[in-house]
Amino acid sequence: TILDKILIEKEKEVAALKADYQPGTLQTKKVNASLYKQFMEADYISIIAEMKRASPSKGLINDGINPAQQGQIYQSCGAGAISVLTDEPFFQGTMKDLQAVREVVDVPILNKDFMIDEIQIDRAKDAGANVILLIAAALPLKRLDELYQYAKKQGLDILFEVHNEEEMKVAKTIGAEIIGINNRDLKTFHVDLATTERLADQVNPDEVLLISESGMKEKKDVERVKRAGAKGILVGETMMRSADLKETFDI
Ligand code: IGP
Repeated sequence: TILDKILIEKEKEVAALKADYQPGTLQTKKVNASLYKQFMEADYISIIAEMKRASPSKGLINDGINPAQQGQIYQSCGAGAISVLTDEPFFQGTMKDLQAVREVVDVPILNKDFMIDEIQIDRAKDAGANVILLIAAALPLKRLDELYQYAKKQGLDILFEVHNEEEMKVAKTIGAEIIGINNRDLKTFHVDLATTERLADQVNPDEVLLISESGMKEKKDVERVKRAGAKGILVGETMMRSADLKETFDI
């Protein structure tokens, strides 16, 4: 599957990082911001707007953007947080994109990548991220738990991504406080908002911050996942095509 292919590339990237990267070197502006607190306390649905130039399922989405400018646009149109894809081979993102966004915004930043090693977490923190992504489908439970605990210790929030019942159990075993239900199956690319509807009621909404991820294009999509219990949404493609929340989602 594509996920397997990406993970093979990540292994290489991590090996190179371990050879070249000294934790602490990528110094960027730091902002203290808690995605969990901010989104839990809001009485409306919050948005994580994503910087996504390209993807394996859609090909090129929009590579004409300037990351700092796009970050400013996202923040000023009301995004509660910004996700920056930093995977290069499949999504054409870079850590430089994340740093450029950090320099100009104060909202929490999610380092969207396929995290398989502590060194990527160090790098995320050095670059000014507040949140990292962990994908349940990518690693065995023990490794997920280790990386989760490591990120926590670094003072980072973790968006723990699930796509089915079994992965939701893993999220609960680990004690994930922020759970992202990905409506897109990373193995088939099939997108279905019913995924959020099916899995949302398995979490306690007073304790867990639930984010619905992928495939949201219009107001009725947002209403649908909101009704299912999502407190936040993660939107990439739609925001990259037109970063106007009022126009697209009426929020
Ligand atoms: C955004 P969309 O359909 O709005 O562009 O999706 C985000 O959910 C998606 O980019 C994503 C993703 C991921 C990308 C969700 N989980 C894991 C890479 C890795």
